[in-house]
Amino acid sequence: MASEEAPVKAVQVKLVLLGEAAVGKSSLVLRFCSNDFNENTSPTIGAAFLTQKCRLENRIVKFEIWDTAGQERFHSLAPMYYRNAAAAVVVYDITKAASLEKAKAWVKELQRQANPNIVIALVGNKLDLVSDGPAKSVDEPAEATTDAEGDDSTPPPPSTTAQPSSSDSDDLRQVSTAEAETYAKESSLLFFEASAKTGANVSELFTEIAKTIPMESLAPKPAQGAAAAGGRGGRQEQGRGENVQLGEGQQAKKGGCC
Ligand SMILES: Nc1nc2c(ncn2[C@@H]2O[C@H](COP(=O)(O)OP(=O)(O)OP(=O)(O)O)[C@@H](O)[C@H]2O)c(=O)[nH]1
Ligand SMILES: [Mg+2]
Repeated sequence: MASEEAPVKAVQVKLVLLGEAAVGKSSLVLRFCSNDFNENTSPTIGAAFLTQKCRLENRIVKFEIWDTAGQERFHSLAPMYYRNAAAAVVVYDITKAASLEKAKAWVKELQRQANPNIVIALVGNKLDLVSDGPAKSVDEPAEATTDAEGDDSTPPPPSTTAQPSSSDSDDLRQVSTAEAETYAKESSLLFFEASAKTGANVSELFTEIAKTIPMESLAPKPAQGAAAAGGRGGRQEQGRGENVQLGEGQQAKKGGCC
């Protein structure tokens, strides 16, 4: 019927990744946008911009992703990237306890200074380095991914069913699932443990964010460039040129949805 065939407009969603250096922010984005992984990444300088679409049952979400640099010297640039963001992915490394503390500091900053309706997901990355298995999303059970169409660009999803958190069973793990999950619940965050290396929970993460964002507050817009995605401060920051790595075209061509 005509109503069913009405073109679905992509809703643009500005998303920012934050977290300590080397926790795997860029790797998560690479996995999500290109279904790829690189053991030898370079630290991000300033920020990188990429896009990826996520197709849900009733809408298409086009993520405009600002992958920020975790090095402390770039901290002051962050507000430019999280300003007006509808979603934030705050990443820590489950094998590095200090990185969770840094993640908590980012969450605090976002809750103080970012868009009050921002959807924040806490992500413990490098799940492949521990042997106690993938954890689950706090907010949504396994069916979280069933709404996504065209989800064949990512590796087979791991079990997303709730499992006991035998978090101390592996010596590399420094942050237990229970600790991070409790914090996430208390702070009203989505929560995932994931691996950019294996792809575990990466597609699930972005799908869940896409489903959680209150779309009523986001009007569909014509395609805009990276400067627009950067919000009020984006254009100014992009003037610095060398601090921004733009990879939109290349990534967008890969096409696969979450
Ligand atoms: N084993 C494992 N290694 C990972 C994973 N994700 C990232 N890495 C590795 O961790 C290192 C840092 O990854 P990046 O993605 O560059 O980290 P980043 O958070 O973007 O770092 P900055 O850009 O400096 O903030 C690289 O050597 C990656 O290969 C993962 O899921 N598992
Ligand atoms: Mg990076």
